[in-house]
Amino acid sequence: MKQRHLVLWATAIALFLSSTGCISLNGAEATDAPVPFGPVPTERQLRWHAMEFYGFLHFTVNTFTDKEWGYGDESPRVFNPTAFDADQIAETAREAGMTGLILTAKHHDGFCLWPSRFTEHSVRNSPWKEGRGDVVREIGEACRRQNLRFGVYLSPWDRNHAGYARPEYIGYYRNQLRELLTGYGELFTVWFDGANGGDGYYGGARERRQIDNRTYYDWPNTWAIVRELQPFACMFSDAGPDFRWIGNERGIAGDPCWSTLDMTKPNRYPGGSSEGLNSGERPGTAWLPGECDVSIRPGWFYHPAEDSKVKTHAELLDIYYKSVGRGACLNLNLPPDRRGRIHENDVASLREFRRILDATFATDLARGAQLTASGTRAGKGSFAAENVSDGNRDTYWTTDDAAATPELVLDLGRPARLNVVSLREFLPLGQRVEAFALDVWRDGAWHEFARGTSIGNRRLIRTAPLTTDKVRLRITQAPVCPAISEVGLFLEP
Ligand code: FUL
Ligand code: CA
Repeated sequence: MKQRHLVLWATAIALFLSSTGCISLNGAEATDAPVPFGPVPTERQLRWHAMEFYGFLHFTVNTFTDKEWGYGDESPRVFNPTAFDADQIAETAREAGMTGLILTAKHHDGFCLWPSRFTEHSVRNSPWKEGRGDVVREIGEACRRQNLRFGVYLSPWDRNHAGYARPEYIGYYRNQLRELLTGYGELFTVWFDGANGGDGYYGGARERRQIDNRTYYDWPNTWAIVRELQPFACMFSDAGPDFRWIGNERGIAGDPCWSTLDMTKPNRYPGGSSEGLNSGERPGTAWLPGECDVSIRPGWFYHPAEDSKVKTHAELLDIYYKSVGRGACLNLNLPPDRRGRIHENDVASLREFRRILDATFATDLARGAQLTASGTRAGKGSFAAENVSDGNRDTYWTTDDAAATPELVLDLGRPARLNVVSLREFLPLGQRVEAFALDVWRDGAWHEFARGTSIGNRRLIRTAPLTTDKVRLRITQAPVCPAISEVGLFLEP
């Protein structure tokens, strides 16, 4: 309730300030920019949106026991990577085009990849590096060397801890969280998993323990610790507070995929119903964009039997277009193997995936196109059509308030081949477009080749190859004038 009020107030203040021309959302000076529509992203969410594609690392005792969910009774001695190489892992991620990595510092089995002061169940009691290793530190530092942002996953469900499901565990969980938030530099995310399976070791009790997701973890007070210690970390859980689960583990966002949710619904607590998460909700009361999490293999953890089941580059591309290309972020899991490296098969698949994406997006046919809009906003500020092809997501084309369904023609000057279109909205003004269509000019007439709904951070449209010298974007439905920051035209080889 409190949070909802905050959101409403923030929106009201932003609306008032921008309508009086006191603040600018498109540069340092006051402009006649449009009034934001609906919920808008925070600065920390904008930074997260810009990341688009990052990775998960699932690594723990399970890697060595061949399990997906450790029971919690695994000896720390089983954790013993034979050739752990954080640089190989981070380099693989960077070469794949990822912008960050999230490590499972503690999965459901409770084993800690860092030498936590609050438990014996950690790498401190593993033979690896004679108990002096710290996977969290090594991965964090390797990320910085590769210019990747770093984040942590700390499983709320802990099948090892004796106090789990009792009040004392919450203090333990928060102590561990503080260690991670203060000891490992800047984190871009803290990922709170919603899974709570029931039975476990629990300090030897070996029993089933049930908790009430809505109340047990007292999330608002845990979130406050993250806000205090890492103000720019975006928190994930099924329903936020900064970004949401997309509702499946196949990496596929809905179509449409709105960046907003209705937080007044009663099932919106973390771990609540997944209804509405895949497509988002419109109208929404909060900006809560989706993250598509999926593993490059069938399992989240490494299993030798899955070496032949690594997703192909074509499968990865399909996922990319259905996640990043629908306005979500893609969190692709790369499970380190028993050596503590990303397996050769995974590396090969990622390389080909990256090669094709790079080849696709190397040349934007819209750069240098002549742009003609049905209208451009009058008043102080830069709202010109050219802003869609300047390679800068902070500039945008918009129209007068009354013109909510404008069109824009891109004249390429000569016939060109294309099969991918990339659109972006200017997110600080909210998600404005509800439907659009794309046409090509052929034989003296316009022919529609695609239509779509939500745009948001990014909409990628893949089509059969077209040869044309003119493309037209039509905004066909919007409650307010659109703010389009990019129209790109590409050819996937
Ligand atoms: C799920 C977990 O149960 C899986 O093991 C994995 O960590 C996945 C990302 O989230 O809820
Ligand atoms: Ca732009």
